[in-house]
Amino acid sequence: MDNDCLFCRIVAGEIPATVVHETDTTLAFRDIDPKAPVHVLVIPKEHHPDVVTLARDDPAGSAALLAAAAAVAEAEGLLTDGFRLLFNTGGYAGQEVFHVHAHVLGGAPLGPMLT
Ligand code: DGP
Repeated sequence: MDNDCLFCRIVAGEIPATVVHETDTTLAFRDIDPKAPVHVLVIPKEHHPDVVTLARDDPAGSAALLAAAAAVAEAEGLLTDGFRLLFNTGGYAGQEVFHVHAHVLGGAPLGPMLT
């Protein structure tokens, strides 16, 4: 755990979040500033700054994160009409929280690209 990391603190229960899915290694919770009717963040419980470091350092964790994102999409009813799965990575993409997170966005037509 990184004590300075917001999402590590959510995993530790120090900061409240609306959790919608949890496994031994992943946690999914609603985004505080939703950009779509369904906007869930899916994270590994272990700290990795971004999807590149996660993919490089923890292939099994990467697969677990994808599986959790798919489970969230199904549980949120997004499989019929479709959804977006997004990793902002680094400055140009506007990544704000440097604990890797997949955005699961859906529930309405999303248009070309979202944040
Ligand atoms: P990104 O730009 O990809 O780093 O997105 C970070 C997301 O995290 C952004 O959509 C807002 C969300 N977020 C920031 N702080 C909190 C928080 O304290 N709780 C929750 N649930 N979401 C947060």
